[in-house]
Amino acid sequence: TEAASALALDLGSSSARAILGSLRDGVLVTQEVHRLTHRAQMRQGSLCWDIEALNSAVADGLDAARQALGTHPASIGIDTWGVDYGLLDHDGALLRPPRAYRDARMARHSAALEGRIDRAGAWQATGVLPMEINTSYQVFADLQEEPGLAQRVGALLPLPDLLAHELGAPVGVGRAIASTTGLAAPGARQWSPVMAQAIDLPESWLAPLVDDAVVSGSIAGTGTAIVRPGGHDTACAVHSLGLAPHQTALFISCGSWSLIGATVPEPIVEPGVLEAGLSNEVRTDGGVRLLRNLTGLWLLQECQRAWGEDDVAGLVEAAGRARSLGVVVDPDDPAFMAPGDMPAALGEWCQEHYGIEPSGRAQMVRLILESLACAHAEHAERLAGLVGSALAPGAPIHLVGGGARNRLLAQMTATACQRPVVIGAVEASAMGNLLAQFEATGAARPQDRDAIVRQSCQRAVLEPEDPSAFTDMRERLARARIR
Ligand code: LRH
Repeated sequence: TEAASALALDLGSSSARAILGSLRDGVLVTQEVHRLTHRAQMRQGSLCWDIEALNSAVADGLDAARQALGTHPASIGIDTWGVDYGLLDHDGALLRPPRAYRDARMARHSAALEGRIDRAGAWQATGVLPMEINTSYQVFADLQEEPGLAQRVGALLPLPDLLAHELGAPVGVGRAIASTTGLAAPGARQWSPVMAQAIDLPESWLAPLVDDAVVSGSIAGTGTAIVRPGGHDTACAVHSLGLAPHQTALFISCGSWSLIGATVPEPIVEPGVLEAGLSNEVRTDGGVRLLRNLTGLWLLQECQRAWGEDDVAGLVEAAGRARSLGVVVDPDDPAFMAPGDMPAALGEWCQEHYGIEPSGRAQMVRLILESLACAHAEHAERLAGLVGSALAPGAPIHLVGGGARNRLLAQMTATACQRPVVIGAVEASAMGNLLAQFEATGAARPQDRDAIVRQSCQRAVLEPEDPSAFTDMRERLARARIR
């Protein structure tokens, strides 16, 4: 049989990748045809994305795919990180470069927003944990700082929908990415009028919500279908797990963020879920990802930047041989949020909380990985407590994303969580993106997803080891937090 082709554009906060997939006889073969590194940069006082570079990554990815195939790919799908957006004016032109979620402006206005709608109210209205990075906080800050903006904007488009629109898709917002905004009702069947009112957000900004994993247009003159693959990278990563729509399982999608969560059929909007710091985000196939946005390998990436060290594998190997400091940090502490001198920030945090600090890079990297493993364990326990028997002790955790390459972190996670870790795709978002496209164009059936994944990538399983070191570190962290 002839292979079906699809092109996934997977945009991360430090690199954009174009991955070409060919599906033949139930086996998906992928090939990276283009990659661009990029970074948010200060422009006129705001941290902004280089939108020209991101658009050209899409165009260059398409060119590279055509060259590799000798023809146009049958479809294209774009996924990006969550929460960021572009604002179109009434003529459909982009008003200014999209701002980045690590920009400082939200801190100036978050208290005012929470004065209008408190955290519990916002959570009730959206099922999403109020966080300053959310689109809701960002837009509120925009409206406060830019008089007249409310009238100038024709539509707010999350990044994947913005880029798809530039290719020719009609204005619309996919449900999965909409669920990261903090502006949509739980399950993202509709926008939240409560949030729009609290923010004074003109409802005209909010474009129609549309299903993911369906064809939503085509690129003029090429026949390439534009599919919304679940425009959120984490939704795509979860799609790559090959779970059935109602299957409940634990997962970690580990990159700059460690997204730890459980797939569940319906949003869970009860107080315990808010207390556990969890969000109900929407899956590509419509179910829910109940998850925590935990700071992840960002800590390591920022250390690497400070050290001018590109060799992650070398650092991780050295960390495997280094002596543990015996304590861990809380990766989610606001001290680690902004770009900066991360080794210094981590050292200071340890001094302040334990009176000691790591010496040398290897011990610093070990500290980061042990901290992530402990955080994974804490949240896995909370998720299991809330979701119940489907996540009983011993039920595995699926680990995908760039962090799946880091065997030391995967093993630490298995041991700290006392659960087997099933290692899935490293390029999980691209994989899920491609699968959603094949399902949308009819090249694959949703019920065959699991079989395709099994036949296309190897799944290693790591078994837990003696957890006592992690138990000690978690107890010390708990005591340090109280102090
Ligand atoms: C991961 C991610 C995550 C959050 C964050 C802003 O790349 O998409 O799920 O939404 O970025």
